[in-house]
Amino acid sequence: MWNFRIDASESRFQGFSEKWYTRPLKQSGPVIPMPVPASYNDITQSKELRDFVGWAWYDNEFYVPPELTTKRVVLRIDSAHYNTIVWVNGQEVMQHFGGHLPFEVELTKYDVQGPNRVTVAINNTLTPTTLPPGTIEYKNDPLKYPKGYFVQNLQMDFFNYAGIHRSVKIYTTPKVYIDDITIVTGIQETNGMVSYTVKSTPASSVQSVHVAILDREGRSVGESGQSQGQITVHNANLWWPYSMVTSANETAYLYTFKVTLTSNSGVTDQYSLPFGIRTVSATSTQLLLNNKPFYCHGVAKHEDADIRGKGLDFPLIAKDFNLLRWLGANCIRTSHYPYAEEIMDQADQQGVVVIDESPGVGIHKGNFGNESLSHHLQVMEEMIQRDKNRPAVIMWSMANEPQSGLPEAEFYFKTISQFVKKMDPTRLVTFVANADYQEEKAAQYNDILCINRYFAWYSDCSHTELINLQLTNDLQAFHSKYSKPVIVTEYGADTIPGLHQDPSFVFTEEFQVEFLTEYHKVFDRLKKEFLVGEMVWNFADFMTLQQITRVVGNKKGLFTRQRQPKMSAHVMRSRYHGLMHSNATQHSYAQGHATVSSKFTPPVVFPVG
Ligand code: BDP
Repeated sequence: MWNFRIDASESRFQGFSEKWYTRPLKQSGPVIPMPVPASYNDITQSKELRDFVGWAWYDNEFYVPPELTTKRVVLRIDSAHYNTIVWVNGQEVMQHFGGHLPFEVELTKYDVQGPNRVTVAINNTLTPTTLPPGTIEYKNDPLKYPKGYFVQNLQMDFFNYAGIHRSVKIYTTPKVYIDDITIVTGIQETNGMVSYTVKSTPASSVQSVHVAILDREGRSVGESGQSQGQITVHNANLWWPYSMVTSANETAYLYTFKVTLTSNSGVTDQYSLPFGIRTVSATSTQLLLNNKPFYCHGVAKHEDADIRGKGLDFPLIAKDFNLLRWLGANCIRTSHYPYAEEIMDQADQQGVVVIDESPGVGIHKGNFGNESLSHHLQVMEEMIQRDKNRPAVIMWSMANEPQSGLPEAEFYFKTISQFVKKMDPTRLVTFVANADYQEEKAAQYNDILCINRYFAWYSDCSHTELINLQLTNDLQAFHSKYSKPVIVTEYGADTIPGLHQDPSFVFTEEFQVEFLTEYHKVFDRLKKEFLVGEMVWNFADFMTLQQITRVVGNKKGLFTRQRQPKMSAHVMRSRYHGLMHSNATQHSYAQGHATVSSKFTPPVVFPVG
């Protein structure tokens, strides 16, 4: 629990003018206990706090024992929404722009031995140059609004949760330390080729670096005394998604890359990084993992739950992965921002493929300028730096549903796509599009065409009989224009659990099932041609801003927000397990020793029609 207070002053600047960071927050005004990690919005009964826009202030104490002062002491915030300033003992130590990604500062030079106070101010305001972008609109009609009245307009369809969303950590390293590791893997016949670079700081104080690759049993399968090089792992176990193998033993094989650094003064630092050996590539009609076709059948998600909002929550992470496995989903998209590292760890370990998305959601006219672009590049860099060694991540998504039909989108996405490819030439890059194929200007820079479609929902609402014709024509047109594989990254219909009607009616469980099933008919045909994936919108219901098209949030989930299945979840389960079964019988993926169990049968659910 931290101490917490919002700055509800008209200027939102009282905290700065009164320098709240110079003494404990409770001395400059009333505070309430606030859990970290959590969004602050749903913790109290206050509407003002739930919908607050502006600076929110936190403080807490920490103690650094004297014996640690021979080390580097680092303060790390795994994520805070959105713009953050951090003070230690009243002194500003760091600022960070943007949520969803970690930032840290070395505290050693601030003399933190003994008790300390950390103060964090966070501002959730979205502007035309933040990611996601938004606008603050002042309502100036004195007959309708009080003086200074403003609203935060969003360009995204999820609640703008704010707070210290992930863990805050104090950790130590020796003064000479392993700063960064980059691993890139390739496959040559049965061997894994592991190229690596270890960065140590300060480099001039390093006596030696030793690296070893350990298998799952902890046996060394390759070693080197160089900080950069390539190690061959003979008869490598490749990292496979769980849907491509038939035995748990072959799923998501992770090696450990163990680095031992010795400084000139004989002090060692050690870091063990889990990694997988796998490759990703694409042809004009296929997505290939380890040179085998991969069909992505998954879901787009949100970090979202009752009470904690977007706060890190281990039971929720475990539950969601159990549900993904129950569904038979082999792929998730981190719509619409990078998810917690603890979620990414599960994806690596459980063999669930990830499309890793930046917070570039809802980039519209007015958001393509240079300031936005350079911030977007910075965010991509931070995201890739964080997730670059994760085998589950196969593709970077630069954005969701930008106005990519605008001429200015072309330069914008060309620049980001080139930047991403330079940083990471081993993965695919895309943005998730919803423009019409004739208007689309920027998809030429995508390796895979990721397309969101809502035929019979946002257009021709209720007319499921049109899905077949419209979706087929649209996807075929996209593929013919770009000669690239296609993933339908969103399709879905809002569904109120417990609402039934036959014949189907929009918002009923029957309608959601019928709607999804019509899409599946098209998918089953086009996956023989160029379709390489289907992802339902959404895994679970999630909170949005209040508006007349949302009944306490977006209800397109297969599961409720409390993770209970709607009728559609059973249908998807049957489909996904069926897809897994047909893939497994087509290929014997894992090297040499994969066997397909003849006993496998997809789960039986009630008939759909
Ligand atoms: C898509 C957006 C997604 C929305 C969804 C919807 O990518 O964020 O939640 O529509 O309207 O356009 O349900």
